[in-house]
Amino acid sequence: MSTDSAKPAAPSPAEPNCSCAAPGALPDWVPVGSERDPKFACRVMSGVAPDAAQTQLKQPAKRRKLSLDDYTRGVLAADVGILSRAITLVESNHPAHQALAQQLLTRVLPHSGHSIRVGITGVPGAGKSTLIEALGCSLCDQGHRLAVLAVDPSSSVTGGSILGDKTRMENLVRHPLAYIRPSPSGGSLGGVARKSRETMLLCEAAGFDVILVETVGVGQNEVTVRSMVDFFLLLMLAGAGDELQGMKKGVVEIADLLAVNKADGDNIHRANLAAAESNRVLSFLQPATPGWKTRCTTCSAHLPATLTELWRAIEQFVLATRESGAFAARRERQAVEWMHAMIGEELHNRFFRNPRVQQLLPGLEQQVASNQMPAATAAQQLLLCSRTL
Ligand SMILES: Nc1nc2c(ncn2[C@@H]2O[C@H](COP(=O)(O)OP(=O)(O)OP(=O)(O)O)[C@@H](O)[C@H]2O)c(=O)[nH]1
Ligand SMILES: [Mg+2]
Repeated sequence: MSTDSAKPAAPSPAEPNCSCAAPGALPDWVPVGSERDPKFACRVMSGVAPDAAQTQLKQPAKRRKLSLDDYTRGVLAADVGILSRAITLVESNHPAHQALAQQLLTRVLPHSGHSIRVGITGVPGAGKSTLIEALGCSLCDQGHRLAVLAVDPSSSVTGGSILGDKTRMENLVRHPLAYIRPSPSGGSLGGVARKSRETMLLCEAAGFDVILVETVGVGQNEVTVRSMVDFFLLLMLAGAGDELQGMKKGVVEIADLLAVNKADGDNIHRANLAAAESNRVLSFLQPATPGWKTRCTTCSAHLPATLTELWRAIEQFVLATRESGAFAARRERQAVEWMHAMIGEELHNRFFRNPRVQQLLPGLEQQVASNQMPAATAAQQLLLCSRTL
């Protein structure tokens, strides 16, 4: 017996393979004998085959392409929809987008810079996002316009932290004066840093007067975030050995304020002890900003008074450094350093994309590894053949 003959016949397209009632009939769950009962008013409707016009309607409408003028006007008018598209433009790696993005940045640059840029770092789980949510809501309630950015060079790989942060900032995300932008996926740290800096400028041009930048993930991004903000806050945890971790990584030296976080409930006493210990260590260190004494305090996202204190310290810092000139000097230095960093990265990329370099590199690497050629000679040869020298 052929197995095919045991199969049920395939339904024809005109004849659906189900026991549905015919159009106009009552549904089959209506009890027998109740056909005339007025409470069963529904009737089986005949299905409607989708036609081409309907299918077209369901397609999402294609967004209108924006001109440079549209972008500029929209960003300066604080149109959040256009701001988001402008940020997507600066995040794009497409050469045409990058050219347009640079034109846009040139136009909005004179309108940027009027904000306090605060970087927030700390080990994973230190409470950065929760603090940003609580502090951010309070700042927005006071009338500040707040942009929250994240810098995470690993986000293109993991993707997880972004999702976590968005759910942890659920009140802030709904606040009309707040704007939250997850980390761009830039591949390299340099790529992420460029995009975050340019995003920051766009947000400032759109009138955001406080920018909070959260460092996400692990690695060297504390230094990168420090190089793009005015004030750098290090969140620590009491009793986690975290104070020492921070010291080892040298993050303490680049911070303007340390705060032992989650200083609430049973943890208050331990947090105070940890803060006192950190203050003792800090007294031996050079401050990150000339004329400003870095100290350690305690805070908790659950205790609004501690967040008010935290913000007051930041305002005092801005006032003092504006007066001394350290604020403007740092921003000038950061802009120039940024230019140098971009030159370095571009040269690096051009060098390694050079076909002659790609051809010679493996062989020279081998010769250097086996001590047949000094590293400096190999480097010189490669640089000469790439005409970078
Ligand atoms: N008791 C207490 N718990 C807190 C406080 N702030 C945050 N937490 C808790 O700590 C955990 C981590 O908080 P997050 O805000 O996600 O920490 P994070 O530093 O942003 O973490 P990553 O983004 O993963 O690096 C969460 O479960 C929070 O509820 C606080 O002030 N007090
Ligand atoms: Mg976080």
